[in-house]
Amino acid sequence: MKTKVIVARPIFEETLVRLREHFDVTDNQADIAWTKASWAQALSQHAGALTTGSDPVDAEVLKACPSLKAVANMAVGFNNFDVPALTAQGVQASNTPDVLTETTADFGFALLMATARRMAESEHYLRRGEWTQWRYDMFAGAEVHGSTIGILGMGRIGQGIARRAAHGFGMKVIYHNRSRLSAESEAECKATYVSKDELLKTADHVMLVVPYSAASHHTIGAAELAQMKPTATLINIARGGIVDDAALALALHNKQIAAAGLDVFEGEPKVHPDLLTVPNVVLTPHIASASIPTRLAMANLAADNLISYFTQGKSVTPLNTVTA
Ligand code: 8YV
Repeated sequence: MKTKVIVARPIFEETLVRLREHFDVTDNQADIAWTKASWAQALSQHAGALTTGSDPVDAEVLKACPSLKAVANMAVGFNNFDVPALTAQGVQASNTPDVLTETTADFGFALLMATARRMAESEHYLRRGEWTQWRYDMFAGAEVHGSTIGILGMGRIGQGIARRAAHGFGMKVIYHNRSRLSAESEAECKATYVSKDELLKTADHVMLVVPYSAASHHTIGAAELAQMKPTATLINIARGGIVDDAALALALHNKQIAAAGLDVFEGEPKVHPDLLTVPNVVLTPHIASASIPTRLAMANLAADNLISYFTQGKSVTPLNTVTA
């Protein structure tokens, strides 16, 4: 009898075909919405699961799932997992690093460009039919090339953004991270390590790429926004909750900073209503890794993580060590 695996959300047909070679697969191609209780109930009937960042596997869910053996997140971020609880229960957890790094860095840069150069705001103006003549200051925004980018969180994606900024746009790159990069990596990214305070005070563009945890909750709140330049932009491609969205909406409304570009939100898919009414913000629905080849690579790596665990006792890109 094949091992039972559940795929929490719709996925590429070819990924399902691959999974079905090894497992008895429950899919959710119909995209039936889970409540936490219905998700826990469904998960409890399976030994493995392919999850997205929106599907919680925390201590409460795990309590209902004594026969669960492996969970593979189709995301590099894994704040929907309680990894210590998974390890304690002997469940292999995995994520999808590397395959999305460059695509997500591309998007971070796209969001920076769109925000600094006011692309969304000006497009809405055009669509509303308000463009009647040219003006010298019409949607004049901030400079990107040659300016200073401050990157908070200098992991793989942060370094990808740094390379684009330094080599493609001649930007000065400053960064802050829990640990400093090696001299070699700093040289490759042309990046200078600074304190968080210095970064906030001197960057023309602040890019957030820190993983979410209790410690990084509201890394940017009212106090940090007050440290930023009034001409600065803030870009969040990390996770909702890294920014205090209510404080940001207020700072944007008061023009305390010039603009923000946000791909992630506190409590998404809900978006703070005040962010929807300020003009100087570009809002996208958590799509930084969404190129077709990258999403396919993520899905297939997540599938491989399950196959590898159940056939060889260890996932390809594990987040914990368990004995099979
Ligand atoms: C995912 C992401 O698409 O990888 C991540 O951490 O945020 C995105 O690439 C999202 O989490 C859905 O799983």
